[in-house]
Amino acid sequence: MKTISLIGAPTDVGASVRGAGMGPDALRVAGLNEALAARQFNVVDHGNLHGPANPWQQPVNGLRHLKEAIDWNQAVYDAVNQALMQGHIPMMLGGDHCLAIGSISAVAAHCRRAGKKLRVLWFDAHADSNLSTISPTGNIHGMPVACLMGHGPQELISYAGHTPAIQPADIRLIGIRSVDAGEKKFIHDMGMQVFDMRYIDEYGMRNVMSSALADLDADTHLHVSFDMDCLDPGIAPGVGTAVLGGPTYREAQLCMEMIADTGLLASLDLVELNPALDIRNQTAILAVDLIESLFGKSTLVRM
Ligand code: HAR
Ligand code: MN
Ligand code: MN
Ligand code: MN
Repeated sequence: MKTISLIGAPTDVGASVRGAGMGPDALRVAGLNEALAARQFNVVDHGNLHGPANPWQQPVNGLRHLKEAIDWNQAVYDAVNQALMQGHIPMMLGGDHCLAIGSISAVAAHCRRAGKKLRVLWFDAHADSNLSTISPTGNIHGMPVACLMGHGPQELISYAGHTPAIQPADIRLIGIRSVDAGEKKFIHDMGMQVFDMRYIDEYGMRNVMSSALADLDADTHLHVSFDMDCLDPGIAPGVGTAVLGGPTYREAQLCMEMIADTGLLASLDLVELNPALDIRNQTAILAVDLIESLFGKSTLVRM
């Protein structure tokens, strides 16, 4: 039986809106552990990591809370690394999306050790490809993709002692509809594959996911970094930076089901859930529903 390691990372130091630090417990209250156990997984809840409080300061040199973000990501890196060493599936419960730097750095290092190919699916309304020099806000949760690609403060990008942590060809961005001008240039310069909302509208989610999941093999480690603001705010109001026009409930379910069908999912981030802005925990409940599909629950009647 596969073991899923739940790793809570309760902080919002990378965000502009407070509240994402309550995400891990909102997911537990919504029944995450029980839902996974019902999918026939051994679930080990490691509880919540500890780290610095949110000092709620203005950005310094284009970066807000850099020191705190480094410390939190180090804690996440260590915990995810340990889970992978034990052969578990780490599930990092954010927390804001800056924490994916630590999480994916650990996953990438694991892939290098194991000689595995890495594919990261980054579900988000935002491109998260800012640099301190171009970010309009200085919020580090707008920068993790750039950091993982080696663009960011040294201490924030080299947890595994290896930069860049990942290559542009390793990642697919899905659901994107809010991109800053500087990010657009960075994405093009790096040559990343982006399935933005316009692309999803024109080609449909099934084609998008077929493309995003193309060229995987039995030796591929599939990592999903799921920012809850990827979803349409009509179904997922509990996020700090909502953007109109995201995937519907069924489109999101199809994404999860197609990933489950690959049988390759090996690690996950669930981030940017903001219980302070949620309505009766509905966004957390939706997250659990989607995670069930991601781990193989299906409504398929066809045989
Ligand atoms: N692009 C904007 C910025 O850099 C907004 C980023 C918001 N990011 C997230 N994570 N919520 O995806 O500030
Ligand atoms: Mn074990
Ligand atoms: Mn994000
Ligand atoms: Mn986002």
